[in-house]
Amino acid sequence: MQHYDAVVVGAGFSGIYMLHKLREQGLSCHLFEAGDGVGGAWYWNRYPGARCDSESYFYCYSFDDAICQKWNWSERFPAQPEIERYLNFVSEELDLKRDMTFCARVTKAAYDDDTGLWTVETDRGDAATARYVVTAIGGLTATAANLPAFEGIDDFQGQWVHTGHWPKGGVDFAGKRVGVIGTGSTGIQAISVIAETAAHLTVFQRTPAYIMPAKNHPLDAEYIAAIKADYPAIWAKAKAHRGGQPYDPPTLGFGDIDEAEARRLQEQYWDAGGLRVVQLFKDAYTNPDARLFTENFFREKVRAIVKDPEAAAILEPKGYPLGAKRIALDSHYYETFNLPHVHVVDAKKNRIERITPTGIRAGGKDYPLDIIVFATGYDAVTGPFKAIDFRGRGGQRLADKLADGPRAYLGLGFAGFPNLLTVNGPCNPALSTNVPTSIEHDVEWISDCIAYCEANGIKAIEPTEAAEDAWAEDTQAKIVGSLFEQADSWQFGSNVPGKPRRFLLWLGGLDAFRARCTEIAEAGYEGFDLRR
Ligand code: N01
Repeated sequence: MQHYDAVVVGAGFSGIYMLHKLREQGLSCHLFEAGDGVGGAWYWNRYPGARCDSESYFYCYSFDDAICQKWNWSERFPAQPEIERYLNFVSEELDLKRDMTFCARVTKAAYDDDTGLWTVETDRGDAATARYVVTAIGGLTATAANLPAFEGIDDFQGQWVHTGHWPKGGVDFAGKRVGVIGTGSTGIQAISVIAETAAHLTVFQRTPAYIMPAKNHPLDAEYIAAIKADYPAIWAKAKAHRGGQPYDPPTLGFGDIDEAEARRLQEQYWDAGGLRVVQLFKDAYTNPDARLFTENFFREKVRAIVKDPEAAAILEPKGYPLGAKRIALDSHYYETFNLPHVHVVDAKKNRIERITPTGIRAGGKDYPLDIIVFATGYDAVTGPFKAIDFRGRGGQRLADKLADGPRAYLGLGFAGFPNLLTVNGPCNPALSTNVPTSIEHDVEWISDCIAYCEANGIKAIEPTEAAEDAWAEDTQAKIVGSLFEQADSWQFGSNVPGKPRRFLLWLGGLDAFRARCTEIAEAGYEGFDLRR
């Protein structure tokens, strides 16, 4: 059996950088990846319209200025093919692919108490031992796609597909009657592009999202050059920001300007696209008047764009406060509902009852369909960990530990699982931030931690139960009184029937998280058990 110092699982943003860092520090490493190439979430999510809603110039690695200078983004908000190309470019620049095995899904990783080694197995029969295993499996991944258990799906005579594992060859919608279930960030992106070729499109919307225009556009050479010259300042700002974004926090309070001026700024920011319109006021989420003012602006926009008042009434966001679920960016989403072949069904009022051999039955009505697209999200954060049979000390199963909700110290490791380190694990802030900024932090922290163990003769490191308990409790404490409590969302696990309603992300802010992780490392890995 092959032996390595470290095995990395997954070749997305996290795994690529993790492999590089560990190899750089002289360890023998290997990476296993289920897809036939690098990309992770950006490999599997090749659905039409897939695009990032962070701006390209900071949705990328900062660690290597040569890479920053060499790569040119073509659009303000990068589409999936360009992000996949970027991750291939980085992997090739750093010559990483020679230490990667593709089409090899890790199915099991078990710790041997006697040897202190992990054995990692894949679905195609690879097996390797390693002293360290680092998971870079993401929180919203294909292995944990949420496919609601609608009755009748096996009898559907058409084609169905989940956005999270979209076929590489694409899906041909031309001349087809298509149904899309789900209007989260993914569905919103896919719907306007599917509508371009489908003969008829029915959108089954359960909860209307708050959606802002992306106003995506190509980037010109002058802008790119200015960004490249400014990268040191951009990265410093992103790392100090609670959301990992190189933006200045808003300074304006809702009461600081009159309504006409507030309205003028809202219009200006709406026209500019991106997140700015919800970042107009520093008290946008804490002052109910400020929030209502912004919510009403969104509702008015929907009514102004969507010509059919019945469709507009279904689409306008309501029933929960702005900020309680993820806000989405779109490209002509609302305009799509003005097309004569596109219709929205209120799936809260008219519940999807079943899939029939010829379509979907909702609210007692049959919708004939050739293709059903499930844009129904993920068993987020804990799902990807439960999809792999991780066995720790004494053979304990990680899936059992996670059955009652998310637990992990800092989202970086689990008590009872020595030398298993996790980039962006449960109870980590990453998925509430600009994810690559969080990933870089976690990768660098893990790499330093392993270097510390190697330098100090430490054979095994794992969080103590007490530190893990306290962090898991703090994760839940952080959301008490927050808007998130006022909605059902994947962040709460409430999109998956039977999943405990426990918040999956640590909401203290990336800036505070970075500071805490540094303190912990400087204190000799406080909260961890270190065994020589
Ligand atoms: O998944 P979601 P997503 N019957 O869970 C509906 C990231 N992302 O794939 O809201 C009917 O948000 C569900 O309805 P409801 C981003 O972090 C990033 O869209 O539960 N409908 C909802 O409308 C995002 O937050 C980018 O009432 C059902 C939808 O399906 C995360 O991925 C781009 C249903 C699921 O929405 C997940 O987004 C895209 C049922 N039984 C995504 N079950 C970037 O730009 C579920 N739904 C980086």
